[in-house]
Amino acid sequence: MREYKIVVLGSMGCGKSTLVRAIAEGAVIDTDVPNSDRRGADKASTTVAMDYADIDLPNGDRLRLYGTPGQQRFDFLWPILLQGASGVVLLLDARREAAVAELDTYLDVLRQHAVQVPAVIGVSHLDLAPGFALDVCAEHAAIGERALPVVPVDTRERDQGLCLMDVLMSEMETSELVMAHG
Ligand SMILES: Nc1nc2c(ncn2[C@@H]2O[C@H](COP(=O)(O)OP(=O)(O)O)[C@@H](O)[C@H]2O)c(=O)[nH]1
Ligand SMILES: [Mg+2]
Repeated sequence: MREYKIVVLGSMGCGKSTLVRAIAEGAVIDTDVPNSDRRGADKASTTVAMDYADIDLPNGDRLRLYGTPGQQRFDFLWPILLQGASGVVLLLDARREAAVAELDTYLDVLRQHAVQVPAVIGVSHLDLAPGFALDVCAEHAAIGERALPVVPVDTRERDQGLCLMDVLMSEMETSELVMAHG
């Protein structure tokens, strides 16, 4: 049996907690409290520590899923959470005007703290921002020579969340092969 630590990054309100919950189907520990920072995103509750879920895969392997707090004042936690990560999901909120700038910021964090770690970019809230430029996003989505997949995802839909995880798992398999065979 193998365990994979998966870290979910993204701004407040992009759908991290929803994604973790949808994938875990209730088997999830979260720490949402009333949101005291309505400037960042107008939502009633927010995650103060992190979301966490264990998911057993049919082959006996296990995913440990960590949703990070999105508020900037918790950014000191990102490198700590990224330690030992097998994979990263970077969630972007299509409604946010600065989504591509945020993508660049998160990619810098990954370049510094997780340069080899397989990653996918999920774009949420596309139903509310259908004009979002996925192609521009895809142009930015690279770490060195490595292009990262960009996947539209409504995190409320379990099937879409699982599909995003499938893309990440195949990135992880590819990277294992590359490590093993150069
Ligand atoms: N319309 C729409 N709402 C979404 C989507 N993804 C998440 N949400 C909603 O966005 C809100 C914020 O999600 P949450 O998981 O708390 O964000 P977090 O701060 O990243 O943990 C919730 O009400 C979700 O139901 C999406 O793709 N479309
Ligand atoms: Mg949350």
